[in-house]
Amino acid sequence: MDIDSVLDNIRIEEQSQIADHRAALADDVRRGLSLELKELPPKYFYDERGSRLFEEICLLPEYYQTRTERQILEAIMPGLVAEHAPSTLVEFGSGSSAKTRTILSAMADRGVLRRYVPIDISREILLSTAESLVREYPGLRVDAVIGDFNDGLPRIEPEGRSLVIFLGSTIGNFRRPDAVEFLRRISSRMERDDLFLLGVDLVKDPARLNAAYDDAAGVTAEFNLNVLRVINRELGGTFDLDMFAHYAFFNPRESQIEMHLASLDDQRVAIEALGMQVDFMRGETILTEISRKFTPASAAHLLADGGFEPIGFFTDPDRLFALALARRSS
Ligand code: SAH
Ligand code: AVI
Repeated sequence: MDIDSVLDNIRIEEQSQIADHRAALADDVRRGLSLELKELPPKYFYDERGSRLFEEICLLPEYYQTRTERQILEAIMPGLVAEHAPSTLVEFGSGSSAKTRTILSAMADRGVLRRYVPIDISREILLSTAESLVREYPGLRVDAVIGDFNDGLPRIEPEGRSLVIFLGSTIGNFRRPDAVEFLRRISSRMERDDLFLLGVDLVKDPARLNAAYDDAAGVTAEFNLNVLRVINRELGGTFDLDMFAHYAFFNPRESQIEMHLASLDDQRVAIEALGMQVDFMRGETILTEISRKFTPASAAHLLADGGFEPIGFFTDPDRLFALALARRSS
């Protein structure tokens, strides 16, 4: 396929807030590192390097999520597409759209695939993926949206029935009230016969969860530390990455993995662009991510609070991961 035909089939929209990505980072870092219990939003992991590290995480033996979700998608998509025939696929946090290809292929095989709307904050991965997909699926139109899914949703003109997906259990990276608000914004935009497919990681043996977030090869540690590299580069931070350690564990009372960066000594870090100095006591941590784990009941409850009526729940034989299917409640 020549480059003109590729470009004819891709439309890119950039949300206005993204143009000022650095200002948003500055606000979030100032706020998060001024708190008594320091924290940073997980969206800043995903610069080009962070997105590549996440792709590596997906291939780790300990990180069962990606391969298990793919296995479930392979089992359910042909039947789901045959029954509902969606022609537009909308995906939040699409990343490299690796597992999405299972869905796109099921739609293409059935002859119903028209349009794919990936939404992601990571420009580089979104653009390169859009180009590859247009080449892989002749006739597919890709309307890619570079944006933060917390800053309001793009106006998506429906073209036939839509299937909206949020895979990988990225919903688990939201605190519950934020997850409910996010789901409500999605459900309120959907038609009654559109479908929503939500990936959720399930509660399981804590040892297995701990290993998935503290792999032997240290890739998750690099991913976690990447947020400090981003602050150093974008805001003139003086974080010494050797002075912080990756620390991740399952908190059963909150049913969530908590991922932190722990200061290895008393230290002071400057952030030049903010005119700010941040003091750390040895052992003090920055909470960089939560990753909530669900039961079938807690997933159904979350969907209901988010304005959805659950209509299907699919899991693997070991009940490691699940996909919940829902439609907007009437
Ligand atoms: N869906 C893929 C990728 C999950 S990683 C999978 O299941 O493997 C999370 C993705 O969400 C990344 O691609 C990241 O860039 C994107 N992301 C994280 N926070 C975001 C935000 N606030 N707004 C938009 N995209 C975000
Ligand atoms: C993107 N998100 C669902 C991943 C998770 O498992 O919470 C991010 C991640 N963090 C550490 N490893 C993977």
